[in-house]
Amino acid sequence: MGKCNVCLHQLKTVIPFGKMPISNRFVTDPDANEYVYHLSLGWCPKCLMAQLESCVDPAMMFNDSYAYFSSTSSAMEDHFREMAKEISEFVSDRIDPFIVELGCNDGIMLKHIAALGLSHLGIEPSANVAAIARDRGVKVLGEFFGAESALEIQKIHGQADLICGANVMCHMEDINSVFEGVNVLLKPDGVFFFQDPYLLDILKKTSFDQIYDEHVYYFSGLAVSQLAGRHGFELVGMVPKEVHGGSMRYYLKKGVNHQDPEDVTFHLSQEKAFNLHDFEGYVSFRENVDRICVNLKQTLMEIKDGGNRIAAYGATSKSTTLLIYSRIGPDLIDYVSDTTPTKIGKYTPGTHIPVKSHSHFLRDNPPYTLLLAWNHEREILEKERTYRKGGGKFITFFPKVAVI
Ligand code: JHZ
Ligand code: SAH
Ligand code: ZN
Repeated sequence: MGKCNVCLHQLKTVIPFGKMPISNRFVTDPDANEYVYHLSLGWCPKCLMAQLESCVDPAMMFNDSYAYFSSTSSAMEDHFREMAKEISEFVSDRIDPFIVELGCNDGIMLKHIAALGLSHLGIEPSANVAAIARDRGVKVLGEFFGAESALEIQKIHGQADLICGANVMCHMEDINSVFEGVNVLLKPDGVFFFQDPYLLDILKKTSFDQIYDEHVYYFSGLAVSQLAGRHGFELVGMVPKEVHGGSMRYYLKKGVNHQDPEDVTFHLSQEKAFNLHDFEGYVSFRENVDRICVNLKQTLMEIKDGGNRIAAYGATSKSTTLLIYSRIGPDLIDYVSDTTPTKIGKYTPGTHIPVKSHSHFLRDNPPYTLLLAWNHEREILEKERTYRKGGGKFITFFPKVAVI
């Protein structure tokens, strides 16, 4: 049992998943030993934060060979264009506003801000993706954000009007240091917003594959409002977003006693109705996870026993947890199709399923395909219309196993 990263209270174990490799470290030599750690979801009964019980050193995950490039989905491109529009509207009445994005990756969002000529800075420790952002005209600082780097940035650039982060706050183990940093770097009337996979969606859909090394936290409004309060911030808005299988965007402002906004009140009451403030709310999650794993493996085995081949689609980070915990390997899945050049030709972490190109998938035309990138279902089904018209079937698994 681990201790809470936020308040140091003893965590309660929700699901111990066992040994896992680094989810985004695709394997070149399947015979070489892989680094493993113990993946376990815990929950803090004091500050209500769901989180990993033990964490992997960030430098082992985010470095010059980071495998995730944000600009691999057209739906995500649309999403981040919208986000840039919202940001530019927010700062439109400010004089020479300064915008900071944590975890800007390949510049999917900040390239729009840069194109508008707005002062900005992306903070991105993974050097390979940061280089792409720079090529797109984005200013990037290649560091891990925290109290120390925030002070450094503030000394050089001054305070920011807006600080934001998508799918990065939940990655930052030392979250108290991150909040201290935001406190230093944000103007008194500035806004800080971030979005990450939403705990309530994960529990409702049983999308347990969101639980892996990079995702240290599984935020809810209940936990974020407490965390914000510890650091002199207040949760002033919560806006659900469809991306990554159900995300929540949290808006925070400095100070207290802002008006209690309706959206926050609504979402907090939804979370309480689902018992997120009580350990009981997490017990059925584990049962649901185990049921889906058994059903999925059974379905794949039946297809295979019927003499059919199965491929998979999207060599995602999250599929590391799904495949290993469900014990699905190369005996069931021939290969995973992925469009990311640096993943192709390698093997999936832990399970060692070959990753092949999308053109290979099209040529091969497998009768069944496990949709690992289920969060991009709409985009992928649209793209693979011809495959489906020709009789190709996708296998999905949240909230229950289905062949479509
Ligand atoms: P996707 C990563 O998660 C890691 P992952 C990280 N921890 C996180 O939180 C989110 O991103 C933001 C491929 N693909 O988006 C591209 C196709 O091949 O579900 C990707 O390799 N064809 C930071 O890895 C993968 O699938 C397609 O048409 O779980 C999708 O990865 C599309 C749309 C994608 O994120
Ligand atoms: N915002 C993008 C990228 C998400 S991937 C999107 O939503 O698609 C998460 C990114 O956060 C990675 O590129 C990783 O290198 C970066 N990251 C991890 N820890 C960080 C930290 N402490 N400070 C800033 N960025 C960090
Ligand atoms: Zn706690």
